[in-house]
Amino acid sequence: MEQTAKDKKSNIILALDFLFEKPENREKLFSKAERILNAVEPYICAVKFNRHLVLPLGTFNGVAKLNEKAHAMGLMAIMDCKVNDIGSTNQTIAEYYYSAGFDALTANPFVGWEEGLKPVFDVAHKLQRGVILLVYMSHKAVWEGYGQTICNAETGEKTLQYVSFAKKALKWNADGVVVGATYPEKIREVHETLGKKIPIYSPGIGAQGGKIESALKAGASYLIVGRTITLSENPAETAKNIRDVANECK
Ligand code: BMP
Repeated sequence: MEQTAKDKKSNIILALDFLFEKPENREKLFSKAERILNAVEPYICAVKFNRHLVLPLGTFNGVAKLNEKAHAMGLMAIMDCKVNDIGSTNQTIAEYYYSAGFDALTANPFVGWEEGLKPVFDVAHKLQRGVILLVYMSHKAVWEGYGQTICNAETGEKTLQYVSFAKKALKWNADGVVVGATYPEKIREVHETLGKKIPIYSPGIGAQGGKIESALKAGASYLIVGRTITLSENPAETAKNIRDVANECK
């Protein structure tokens, strides 16, 4: 990612998300995704897929084709599947996504290590792919889960859930963490724990109210932007503006 961002002179990741389309409009949806990827490609370093496209287009059909296109453009491809199940299920999910060509996937540390995310990290590192852990999400209710104060049952020591997840990211050798751009103070705190060892991927710019400058100044390495670009009248111009503002903040 670091090299790609340097080569492309951009730390913007396009979230290729669209609003619901009737299943009979799947071809139209594929064409729209392809058109936006082509237009925005000069201004981004990676493309992030979510179930917005995997569900209607299929992992090994439309999404694999878009994935191939992204790679041919020199972009990285991330599957935002937020793996969140028992280990054997997680492993199979990861194997499918990596087989479809994804360079990295997202996973939820709430499920823990043994028979949780360990099998995902094992597969990822065997295939030399990445795992990006959710540490603090971007939405309003995030405090209910990621923001809880947790108590170690043995020592009685209290800590914040997301601080514990940031420490787990280090322990598990994660390739990145997600912290919402809507909470720059959390980005700063997580960045203090991770230092330069693990980059912070920050979604929530624009549509969710997060700001480019505050996220980057707090320590985010990559900005994930979806609807502000994909629903824009002129996606290329919007992506270019975001890229330029981000580059000025460096
Ligand atoms: P948008 O810029 O349209 O808000 O899209 C953000 C993207 O990042 C969406 O795909 C969303 O599911 C994802 N995301 C997020 O917004 N916040 C998080 O904490 C984690 C995410 O993966």
